[in-house]
Amino acid sequence: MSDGLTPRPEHKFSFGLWTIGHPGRDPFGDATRPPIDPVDFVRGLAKIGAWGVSFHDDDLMTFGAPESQRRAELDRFKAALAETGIVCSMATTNLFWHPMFKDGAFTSNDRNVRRLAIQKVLRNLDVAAELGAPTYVLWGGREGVESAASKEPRDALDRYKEALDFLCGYVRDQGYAIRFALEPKPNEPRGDTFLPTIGHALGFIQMLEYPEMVGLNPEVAHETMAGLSFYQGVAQALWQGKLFHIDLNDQKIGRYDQDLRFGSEGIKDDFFLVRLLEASGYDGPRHFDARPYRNDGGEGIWDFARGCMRTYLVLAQKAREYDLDPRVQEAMAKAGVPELAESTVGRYSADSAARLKAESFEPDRLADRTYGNEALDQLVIDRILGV
Ligand code: GCO
Ligand code: MN
Ligand code: MN
Repeated sequence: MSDGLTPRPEHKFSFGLWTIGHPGRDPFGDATRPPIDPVDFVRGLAKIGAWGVSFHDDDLMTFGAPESQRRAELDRFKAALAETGIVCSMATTNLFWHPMFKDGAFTSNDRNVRRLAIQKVLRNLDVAAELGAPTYVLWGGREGVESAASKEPRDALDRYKEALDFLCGYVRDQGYAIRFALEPKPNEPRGDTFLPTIGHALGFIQMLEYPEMVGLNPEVAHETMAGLSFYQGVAQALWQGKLFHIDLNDQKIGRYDQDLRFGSEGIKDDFFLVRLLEASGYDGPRHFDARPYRNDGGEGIWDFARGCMRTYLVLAQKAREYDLDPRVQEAMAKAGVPELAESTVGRYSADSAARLKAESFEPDRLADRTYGNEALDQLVIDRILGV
């Protein structure tokens, strides 16, 4: 089949072990379907044309189990990867499930919890390196507060930085080819999370000892929860060379974290997102951090996974058609889209400043210009709706 909508490994679609296999547990109800064994998960991914898999340490190896058991669990996963050709594209740490993390991990007020959290990451970095994962995600699940009285936020940021600097030092020392990707989220499970948005995380990275080793893993749902445009945030991360990984899913604005199937809600933002990713030269995973509707099960969970990939490919196709459409090119010219790519004044020199100060403009004529954005945007809508 070459309709362009069949997922193939070169599309680099990946899924976390906690996603398709999510048992449907929520704060109000128990699991609605059985978990999937990691080996079956990897085989299922190969069957639907996916390329990669990601994992939390605890998804793969039983927390607290003897080393021999953890080794056996890891080895059978490795065998499944070898058997299917599925790549381990990202690793991360569960620093949120165990009750000891209730006050945070890197930013817990309890120094021993903080030390244990860093130890847990160090140990899983060895696993990540063994599996060849190039990216290590740090989602700040419990890093935050309910009561502002409970932590001095500047101390928390010091401790966050201390942890990152230490982990980067370890990776350098071991010679691992691993980079870190911070995953911002505004809230949930904490009332307020540290590093709540893409912008906060980008600012934080500049304060680190090895800023070149740390980038972002932004997620559609998380920026949308905060009422922000994911597309604009990802564009800035790309602009700063910081898009190391991406969590694709979907979300209604202003709700709890819904982790919906990619492309099932915010189609217009998703259209521009896919167009941006495809045009930007981003060659990392198209990673889905989403979960099937809780009332689905059986083959339905694989329908969910196929749907994430299909919608991505449909939007990529629509984006190509949009950019080739002569009416779009004309409307973009009228809107001045290519004009924004031209330099405004160039580098500063005393001469060019003097020339600019002497130049005369016609403000009323400039104000008279129209940009044709209504027509341009309608072309977007027509393309998405397929007319
Ligand atoms: C969430 C997060 C997580 C992380 C995952 C990897 O809101 O639950 O998106 O799914 O992405 O823990 O760090
Ligand atoms: Mn999420
Ligand atoms: Mn995520």
